[in-house]
Amino acid sequence: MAVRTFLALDVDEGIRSGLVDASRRLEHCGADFKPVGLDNLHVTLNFLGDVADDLLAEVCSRAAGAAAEVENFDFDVRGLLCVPPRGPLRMVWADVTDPSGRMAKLQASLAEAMCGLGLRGEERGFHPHITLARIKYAADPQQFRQAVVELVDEDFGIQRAEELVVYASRLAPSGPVYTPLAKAALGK
Ligand code: 2AM
Repeated sequence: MAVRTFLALDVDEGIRSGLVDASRRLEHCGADFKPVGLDNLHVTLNFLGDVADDLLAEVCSRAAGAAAEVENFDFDVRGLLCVPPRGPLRMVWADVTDPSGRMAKLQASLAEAMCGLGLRGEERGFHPHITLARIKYAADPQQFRQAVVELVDEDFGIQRAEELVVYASRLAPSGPVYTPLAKAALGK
């Protein structure tokens, strides 16, 4: 058996509620979308895809090893953006900035550790974000993009990253269900 797995940073509820409010403000603005639920908002660092059961313990152990090498850090959640920036709309992200550079360092070292296990680390260029909504149909993409631009400076808060979470993702008819398999503290 295999488990769909990803590595992520959690975000406090105060920030997540602000994000849910922001996605509500985009309703009736030219696009029909599926908002990500409050409990499912996170920053994905590495999406591993299907991981065989017998590899999971090693994934958790390597994730903990990489997390221990990076000290706690703060990241900012500020502004919404449409993805992709041009062409058919697919998603709305909250932008995440990593002033210390430690998030990028953690992501790269996790990618290396997971590639060493024969798993995918991160194939796309890493742009930290929180996915807020997935667009189903945009009747008026310009109007929707404009509504998102109006939230480009919205400040959702500063998050302290203290632990890395290994999540299992189960795709259910009502939407994905994410379950923490392990948590690893950052820093020694
Ligand atoms: P996203 O936030 O960038 O959309 C769990 O499904 C998480 O893994 C999601 O938050 C999603 O990140 C990421 N994910 C899902 N499928 C993916 C894929 N095929 N490639 C990369 N990341 C994926």
